[in-house]
Amino acid sequence: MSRLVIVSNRIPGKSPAAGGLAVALKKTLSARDGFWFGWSGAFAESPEKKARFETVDGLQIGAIDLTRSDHQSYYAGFSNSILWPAFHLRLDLTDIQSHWYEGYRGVNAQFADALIPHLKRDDVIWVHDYHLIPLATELRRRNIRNRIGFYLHIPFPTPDALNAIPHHEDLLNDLMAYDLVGLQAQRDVAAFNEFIAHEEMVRAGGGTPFHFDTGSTIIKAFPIGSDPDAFAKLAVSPNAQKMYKKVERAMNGRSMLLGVDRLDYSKGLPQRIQSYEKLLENNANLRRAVHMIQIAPPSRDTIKEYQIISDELDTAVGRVTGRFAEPDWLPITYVKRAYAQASLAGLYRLAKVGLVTPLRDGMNLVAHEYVGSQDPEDPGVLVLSRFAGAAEIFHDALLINPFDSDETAEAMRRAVTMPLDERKARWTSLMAAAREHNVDNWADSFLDALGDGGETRSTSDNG
Ligand code: ADQ
Repeated sequence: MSRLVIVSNRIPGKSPAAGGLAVALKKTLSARDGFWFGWSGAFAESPEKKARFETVDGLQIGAIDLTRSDHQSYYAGFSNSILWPAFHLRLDLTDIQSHWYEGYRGVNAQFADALIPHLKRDDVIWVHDYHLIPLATELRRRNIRNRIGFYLHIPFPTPDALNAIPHHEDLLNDLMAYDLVGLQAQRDVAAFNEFIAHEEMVRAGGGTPFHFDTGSTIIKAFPIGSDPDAFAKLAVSPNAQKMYKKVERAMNGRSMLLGVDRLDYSKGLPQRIQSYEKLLENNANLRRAVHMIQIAPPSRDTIKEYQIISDELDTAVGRVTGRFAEPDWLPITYVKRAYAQASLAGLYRLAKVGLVTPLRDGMNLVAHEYVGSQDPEDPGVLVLSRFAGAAEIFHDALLINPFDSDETAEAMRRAVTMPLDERKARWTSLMAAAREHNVDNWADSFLDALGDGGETRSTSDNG
């Protein structure tokens, strides 16, 4: 089997709070030879071209430092103030500064330069996410002909949103430098095809679409998942039990509704709080019988839009508290902090309702983790946004439109009061879906489709 080289913006951290994805890809990597490559998390005084390698948990990890200004343009700038909001259809939240693009491409070129001395002819290269769209182009320019696959963890934008991204023609051509482009959901493949159809219609109408050819690149959905059986075990582990018991005591017989998200405007947090407010408003009998816990550790907090969403959430939580709290009952607990996976698993298991209500989301792994952590004899209910990739997998969740607070509040009410038989039937189906789409199957099917090494491109393809 050929070696596997994984490239992502960040290298896997050493902390035990590392996400499920890092754990899964580490497992995939440890089953084959190879290494992981990315930004070290540290800053350099001047641009670096040489990677440093170290062994972490038996895995080879290569990294480069970036200068502060390159990192600013590439990460907070082009990646997270243009690509992230536009791909999530939030054009109103984009902040377009034209010089960022140069920094974005520059860092991709730097990654290519630092990576190449460590590549072997047969290596299979797997590049992750929107930070690194141009990487294959940069590698091919430097005469790398290995198989290179790309996986986009976030949704693919609609034609209008794509058209609003500066240099989107280059980015589309960059995607075509890969042998395989993996997207999360059929929705995303449809969006990609819609863009192609849109360009053809421009041509048919006598306009000038930009020249674009998918060539030999395969574009396909590979929905990501978690490891639901590992979460099932983790949820009854001593550390999970500790959290479970502590919070169970605090709940004192009340039904707990739980949200766990990075603090991001794509996750629909103010809308979720508003729907919960409706639930309390419309169902006076539930007021002292429920409690919502929202866990949302801050992320990307140097970016203005993230400070704004943080303030909005503070306001929404304050409003519901002021409106419904009593001296001996609070409607909501809001915690702005990250937890170890075992503690989360304990909370997931205790929660009668899992609230996964993003406005738009590539997949949403919290939905998978919630399902995996349930007690089969007394499972909770998943309330899930139609706009999460997970909605294509979890047909037996209560699917909602997060912009519709009446519908979402009604789903919350149904979930809290759902009879055991229906909960069991729904959960059985959800768990089967989570197993079928587990993260090992995801990685295997992507790598199978990418093929097992060898050259794929003739020299003339390397544009
Ligand atoms: P994210 O937007 O980060 O990922 P998500 O899929 O929900 O969203 O993954 C979040 C991960 O972080 C989960 O594993 C969760 O357990 C963890 N996490 C969240 N809150 C936490 C907390 N308070 N403490 C500790 N851990 C916490 C992007 C895309 C998604 C896509 C994933 C994977 O936006 O759509 O599903 O990548 O492809």
